[in-house]
Amino acid sequence: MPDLILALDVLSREEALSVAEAAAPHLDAIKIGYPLVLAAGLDIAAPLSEFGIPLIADFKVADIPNTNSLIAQQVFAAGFFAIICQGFCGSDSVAACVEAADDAGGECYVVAEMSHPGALEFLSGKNAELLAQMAVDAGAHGIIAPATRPERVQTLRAIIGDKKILSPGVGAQGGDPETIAPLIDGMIVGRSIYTAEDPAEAARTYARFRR
Ligand code: FNU
Repeated sequence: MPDLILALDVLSREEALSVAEAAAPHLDAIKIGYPLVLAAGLDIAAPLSEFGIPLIADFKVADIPNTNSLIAQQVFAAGFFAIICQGFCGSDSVAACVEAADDAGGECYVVAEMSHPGALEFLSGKNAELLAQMAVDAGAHGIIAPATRPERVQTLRAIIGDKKILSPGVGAQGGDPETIAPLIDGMIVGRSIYTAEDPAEAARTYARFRR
């Protein structure tokens, strides 16, 4: 059963710290992406680190290897534990993120298949399976796979073995936590926690699916 990862896509430092503080006792990691970093700056990692929970940078890094290295180095220097990159730029671009993660003693996750409906237009099916295999070959710590499609998570699991699967799409995107929990290593939940009237209670509800 999976870790609980909060997707903290709120738009101010104050709200980020208040939601994180409320939910923290029920969390195994906090995932931050462009919404919060563009609103509050990368420095938001410092106060969030004080909750003692690992931080994941969801920048879906997708550039040439040199630029990926520069981005990933900034992420790890800011105190993040893990980075999420795209795989479709190729294995050398992924390897750059994996190397930066390894150098920092951190982790790198590769998006194999996204959770929203539009993901089916280009990067699902065979392409997602190729991306998952490439993530393994590049030495990534795991993949991102959709909680909205449990059958696809099972297919991708067969490819990656005991590498980790972090899975967004539970709650607001329609994914069912009970169905997906046994198939994955990390359940990523955003809106269903941070827009809840009582984020602590919402986090506690999802934490019931934890290991
Ligand atoms: P919530 N996310 C996603 N699907 O939703 N990183 C993906 O395929 C993917 C992601 C992120 O819907 C999304 O950006 F690769 O409010 C958001 O931060 O629960 C979170 O997962 C889902 O948020």
